[in-house]
Amino acid sequence: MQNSIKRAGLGDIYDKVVEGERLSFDDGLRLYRNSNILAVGAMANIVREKMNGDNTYFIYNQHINYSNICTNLCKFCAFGKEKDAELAYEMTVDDVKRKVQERLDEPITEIHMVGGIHPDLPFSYYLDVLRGIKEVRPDVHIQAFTCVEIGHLAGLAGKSVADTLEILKEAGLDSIPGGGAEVFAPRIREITCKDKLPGNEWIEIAKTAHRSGLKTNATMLYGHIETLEERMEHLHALRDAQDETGGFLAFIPLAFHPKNTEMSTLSRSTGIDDLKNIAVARLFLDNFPHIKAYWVMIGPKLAQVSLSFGADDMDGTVKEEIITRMAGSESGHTIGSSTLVRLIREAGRTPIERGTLYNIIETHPRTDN
Ligand code: V47
Repeated sequence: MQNSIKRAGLGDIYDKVVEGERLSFDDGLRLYRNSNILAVGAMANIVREKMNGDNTYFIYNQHINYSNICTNLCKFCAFGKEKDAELAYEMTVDDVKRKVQERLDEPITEIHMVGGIHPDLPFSYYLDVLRGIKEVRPDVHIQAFTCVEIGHLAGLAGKSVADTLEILKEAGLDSIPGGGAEVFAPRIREITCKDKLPGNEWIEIAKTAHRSGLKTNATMLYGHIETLEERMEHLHALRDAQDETGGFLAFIPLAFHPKNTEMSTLSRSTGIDDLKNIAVARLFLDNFPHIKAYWVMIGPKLAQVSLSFGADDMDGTVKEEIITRMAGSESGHTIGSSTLVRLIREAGRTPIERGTLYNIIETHPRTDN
């Protein structure tokens, strides 16, 4: 493989990878531009195995999208709706509690809950939803509200982000998912999501969360109008932030799904680009412990392949995911934990059911040796 990496013109990057030396912005760009996906993937696999061995994580989780009513109406999003739109919905606190109640017989350890930027739900609603979930399922970990929502909630509360997070934690918030990051570049935000929180503020909120003891994830929505340089700027900003706080758990590249969006004339990402984003992220984000292949966005089969291209996490059982489904995902929206175990085992890895903070719940032995 080393020879093939050299023939691909990546010998100097290989040396850095083997030495554990940090890659530069230009290294990242060269990896994105290189068409030898096996060479790029093999290097990402070296880092993956150095950091996580064969371990491949998944979680038994439940997604709840409490409302799709949104004032931002980003062009890449098929989920967000105006308040009076036909497909607009909003769950009451009791609706959310019922969703949790319905699945009490399943070994769910995490509730992943996000929604739109709602024009008039009061701050108390969000606190009541958190408290309601914990009332029904006291031991569950609530990973909720993207940094964009947290910024909105601080506005509603009339308090600083740090103080708002304290109140949310008190009500039951345990960690923050990685959504809303999109692509940080102001050019992309101006064209695709001009009303959304700017990229630098997203990062500031994530760092504030880390300082308050909350772990968060980070995403990048790729495969629309962004340049490779803008992808690299995004990754660079995340790596810098992680150097400061160490609070990010996982990076999740999100493949753009155009259907039913204002950008529906664009094509979906290719398998090679999906793998490339995982591999470059694994190589460049040397301070992120985990790279997640979100099967809902890239399909379970490619997510399985990505376990040899840098990814060490397949997210989870999910169920009732609406954001990608509305934008045309055909991956289905739930997967059994036994299927995840099979996908991971067949990739020659060790399946580990984890909690949100990567605490081990159950290790499933490999069957191939
Ligand atoms: O914030 C919106 C993105 C995100 C589209 O933290 C789209 O572990 C593709 O953030 N095509 C929500 N993507 C999903 C998300 C997530 C998912 C799984 C795990 C985690 C985690 C986070 O999806 C949104 C937005 O960035 N999105 N529209 C679309 N058409």
